[in-house]
Amino acid sequence: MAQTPLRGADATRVKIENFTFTPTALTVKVGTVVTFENDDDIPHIVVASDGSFRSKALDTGDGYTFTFTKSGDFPYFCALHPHMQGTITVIP
Ligand SMILES: [Cu+2]
Repeated sequence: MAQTPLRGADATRVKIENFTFTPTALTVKVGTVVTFENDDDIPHIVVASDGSFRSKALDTGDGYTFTFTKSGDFPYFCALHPHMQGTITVIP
């Protein structure tokens, strides 16, 4: 599996493992690139509650990258398993 390059403090990742987003709550600065990476052996789909982002079905080892350009709280969940929830808090 290829490593997703991280760009210093402006990039970070959320792991999907055991039907859990880790970290569940993440605070980043505006402009941060967040990669959601599926380490489970079944697909997941990352969807923002406000519709601002949505991944394709992520198979094992797949990643979805989104750049957060607005501040605020961005709750999200898995479209296939709605009990899987997390929040990205974006600060200026
Ligand atoms: Cu899921």
